[in-house]
Amino acid sequence: MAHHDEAGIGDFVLLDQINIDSFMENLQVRFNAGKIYTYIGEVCVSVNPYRTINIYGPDVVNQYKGREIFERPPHVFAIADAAYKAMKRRGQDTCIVISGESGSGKTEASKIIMRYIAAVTNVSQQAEIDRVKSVLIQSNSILEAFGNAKTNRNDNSSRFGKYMDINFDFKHDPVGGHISNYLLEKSRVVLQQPGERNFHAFYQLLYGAPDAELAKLRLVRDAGQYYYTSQGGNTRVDSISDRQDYKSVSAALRLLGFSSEKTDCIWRTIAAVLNLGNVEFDDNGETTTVSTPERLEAVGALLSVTPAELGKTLCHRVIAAGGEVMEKGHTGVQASYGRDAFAKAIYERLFTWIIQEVNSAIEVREESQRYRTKNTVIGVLDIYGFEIFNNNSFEQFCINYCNEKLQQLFIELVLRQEQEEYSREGIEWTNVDYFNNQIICDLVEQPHKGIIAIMDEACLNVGRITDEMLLEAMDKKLANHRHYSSRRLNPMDKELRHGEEFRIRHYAGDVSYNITGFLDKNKDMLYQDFKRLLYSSQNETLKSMWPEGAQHISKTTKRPLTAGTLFKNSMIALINNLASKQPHYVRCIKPNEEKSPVLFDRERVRHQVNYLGLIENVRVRRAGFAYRQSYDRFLRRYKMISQFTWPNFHGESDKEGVKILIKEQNFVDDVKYGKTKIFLRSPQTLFKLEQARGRLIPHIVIFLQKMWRGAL
Ligand code: AOV
Ligand code: MG
Repeated sequence: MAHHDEAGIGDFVLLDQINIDSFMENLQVRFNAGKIYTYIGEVCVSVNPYRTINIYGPDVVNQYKGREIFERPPHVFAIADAAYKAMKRRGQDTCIVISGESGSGKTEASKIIMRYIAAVTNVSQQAEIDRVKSVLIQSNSILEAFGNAKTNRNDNSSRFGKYMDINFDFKHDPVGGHISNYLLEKSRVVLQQPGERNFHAFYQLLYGAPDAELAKLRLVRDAGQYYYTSQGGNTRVDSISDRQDYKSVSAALRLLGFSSEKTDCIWRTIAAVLNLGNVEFDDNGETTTVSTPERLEAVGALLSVTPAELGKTLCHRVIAAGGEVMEKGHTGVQASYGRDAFAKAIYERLFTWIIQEVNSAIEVREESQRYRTKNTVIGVLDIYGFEIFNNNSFEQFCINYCNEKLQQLFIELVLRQEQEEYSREGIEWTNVDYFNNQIICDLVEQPHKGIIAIMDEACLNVGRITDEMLLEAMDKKLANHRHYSSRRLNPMDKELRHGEEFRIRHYAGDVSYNITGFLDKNKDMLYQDFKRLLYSSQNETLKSMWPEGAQHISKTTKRPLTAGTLFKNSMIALINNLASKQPHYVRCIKPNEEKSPVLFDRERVRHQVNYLGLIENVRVRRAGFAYRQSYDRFLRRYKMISQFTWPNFHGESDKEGVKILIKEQNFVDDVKYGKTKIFLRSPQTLFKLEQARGRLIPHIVIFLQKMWRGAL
């Protein structure tokens, strides 16, 4: 038990007093001492160190392997091991949910967890399992290249949600996996805020590919030349080597078995998007034409479609009305809009396709299934964290809603688990007050009344509904909601800078969203013409990403679900999946906004501790009992303290031995005996036991040495 021989206290549950000040004090002392992990029972709180700490090597892995959570200093390894053990011992599916705001360290934690699992499995070094492990780990660099970007909050920000299942065989070795992805922030492909970048892949290609490759892809080595990669200003990031990353991604693609045609198709598509962004239009009031023919030609060549067809598709669309098929010219504005929608769609399809390919590389193969009784699973969830920017749009709305859902799950499961343990062990339970954010989830997702439903209704409306009208409709329906406001409802509200903004009081803070673009992004429409165009591509790989392009224009298609509803449905499925597994939690905290390894911004950290509900978490955990342990483990650890149990207890059960020990030590008033575990009310009891054990250990070592030498 390492609670006192290090900086601060390793488990918040063992603090003398539970309040925000003592919590903060402990967190800061530990952060300053480089102890970035602290427990709340079995929840691991992690503070982003913003520097490389040497605590992930093989020696450290060995210290955690197969140990109980409290036997070693707090570490995210222990959480990974706990999930692994639970799966191993009880054959239970488990999951590790990593949450925290943007830049708090979720993605790093998820990679550390995966590397730990890889390090402790496959002791017999089977080739196939080794393959699976390296594929699982290497897939990260591919996913990050295409799904992460530099934002103003994080140089390597996840712009998609990722849930990865790792499958284990009967020997508890990883035999495969599956990745589910959630809503990619595709607007980034065509639009970046000042200081931000597009997805890493664009810059990796531009700064990493050999000259000949670039020439072939009709590119020059300068991201500043392309509209889609230059809006943020600086195209380079100090902490990132695009050149090196291009190499890693290429190597990872090879390792995962992407053929050269497929890899080629990926980079060609990226190059096509870059060139597409520089296509411009001429609108003379009557007709719109492409004013950059050489670009058009490049995009056509890269997508393997004729420039003429491409040009036509960009400037017109075909409509079917009353059995007749007609062509309708775009205005310049419509054409630019269509071009951007096209770029976003191409990229999103590419991303989805890459994940499918990765999945087929990591899926459980027949041969590893042969002996299986049942595969067990550890799921690792690493999703985009709660975020507030200067300008928040539909994407932030979805991301923050997702974080509400995860917080809701945390509340439910932590409370529920605790409650269940008490009742299982036959021990009384007292309630602890929590801020329950269900009300905010409802605000977003409730049928008919929630924001998504109101948006969908507006999208269904055939007439000319504008974003402003949507906001009006929301104001009307949500006027009395405690977590919703807008200018119209609160004219004096200084926080709302524009009439176009509405605000949600999230569990993690207030966020003002700009309504402009909400309808459009929710509808997520792409002219059919583009789908047919890509289906006609000579590039088979690209063509396969657009199967619906085969459909004839006159076929009326059913209206697809909106982006908001799709996202909501995928969140509900995700939460149900997580809730069906035994969860483990890592709660990440961002120590400052400057990415500094030495700065502990008390204001910012306090805010996070509050909204993550960590104090309540400690209270629930302590509601009565600070510490619990199964009788056999408890006895094994403390048996030397009592003459009745040392060196061995010969009574009927471990429970009886524990009872005798506790009685002898006068702790009877402080404990409760559950069916399989002992519960200790105050941390002091545990300290005293630990101290007694600590005092005895030197004597015991001498005793054992003598015994071995035959002196006794
Ligand atoms: P996030 O996943 O929580 O943000 P990351 O895991 O990308 O945050 O962490 C951001 C940066 O912090 C990393 O790129 C590292 O530089 C640093 N960092 C995080 N954890 C560690 C660690 N354990 N050791 C060393 N450095 C670390 V977002 O995806 O934006 O919500 O959506
Ligand atoms: Mg991330």
